[in-house]
Amino acid sequence: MEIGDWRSTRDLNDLYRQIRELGLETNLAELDAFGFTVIEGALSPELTANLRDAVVREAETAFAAKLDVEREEAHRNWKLVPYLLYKDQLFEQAVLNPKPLALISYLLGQSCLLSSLTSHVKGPGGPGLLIHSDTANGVPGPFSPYAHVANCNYALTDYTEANGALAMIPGSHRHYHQPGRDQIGLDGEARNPDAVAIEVPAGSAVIWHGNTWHGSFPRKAPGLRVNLSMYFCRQYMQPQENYKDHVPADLIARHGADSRLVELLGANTVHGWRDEGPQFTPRSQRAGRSWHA
Ligand SMILES: O=C(O)CCC(=O)C(=O)O
Ligand SMILES: [Fe+2]
Repeated sequence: MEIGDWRSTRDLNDLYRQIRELGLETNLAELDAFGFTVIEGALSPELTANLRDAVVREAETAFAAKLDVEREEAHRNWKLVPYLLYKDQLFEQAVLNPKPLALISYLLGQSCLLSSLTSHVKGPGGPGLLIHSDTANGVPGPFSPYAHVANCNYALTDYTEANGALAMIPGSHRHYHQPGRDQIGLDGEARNPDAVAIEVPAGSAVIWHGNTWHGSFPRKAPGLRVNLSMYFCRQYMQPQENYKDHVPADLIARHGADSRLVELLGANTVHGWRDEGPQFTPRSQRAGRSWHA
C-alpha cells in the first residue's frame, strides 16, 4: 500500500518509506518475528578491511600487544576495545551507514543515541561471551515490547561457529527478562540448545532488538574474530560512553551542528542543563512520545 502522511503515525511515515526504499521490509519482518536480522554486504569489502585494520590497530594500543588476525594464539578469549568513534573517521561511516541506521531508528526512534562503539576482539579458547540481553544496566524486568536499546554488530572477519560467531536465541525478544544462569552457556554440555550460530561473511551487519538473548561462541581456531559493536539507546537513557561532552570541533564542522551524527552523540538532548535551564528543540520535544519519535 501507499504510505500516507498520516497524523497518528507521523513519526513513522517517512521512516517506513525510507525502509521500503532501502529494500529492508523483509529485514523489518525478521526483526519483529525473531528479534534479529542480517544485512549481508552492509559494508563494502574495502570498508570492511579498513575498519578491521583500524580496530586491530586500536586493540594493539589498548592491549599493549602485537596481534595477528590470521594466526593469533597468545590473545585468549575476548577483550573489549572501547570508545572507538573518535579514533578514526572511518567509524563515522559505520555509524551513519543508511541500512542499519534505518532499522535502529525504527527500533529506538529517530531521537536515539549512540551508546557505545566498541570491539570484542576474540582469540582462541575461553567460554566466549555468555548469553545475555542487552536490555541491561539498570532496566528492571519485565522488559517492554518496545526496545530501550538495540545493537548493530558488524562482522569484520568471517563468522562461523568455530571462529567465534555471534549466537542468537530466535524469538527471545519476547521473554522480557534476562536468561537464567542455566541458559547462558555456549560450549560443551552447558551449551544452550536454542542457540543458533550466525554464520555470515565479513561485511555483514547483524541487527537486534535489545531484548533478544545473544552471546558469542568461543573461538576454536588460531587467529582473531573481530567485530564492531554499535550499541544504541533511547534518548532518555544514559549512554555507556561519553560522547556528548567531547564532540570534536572538526566533527561538528564536517557534519554540521544539526546533523544526524551530532544528534546521535547526544549534543541536542535536553537533560543536563545548568543555569541556562531546559533548551528544547523540536526533536527533543517529540522524543519518546511514540515508539518511533
Ligand atoms: O561478541 C559478540 O559479537 C557479541 C557482542 C555483544 O554481546 C554485544 O555487543 O552486545
Ligand atoms: Fe550483548
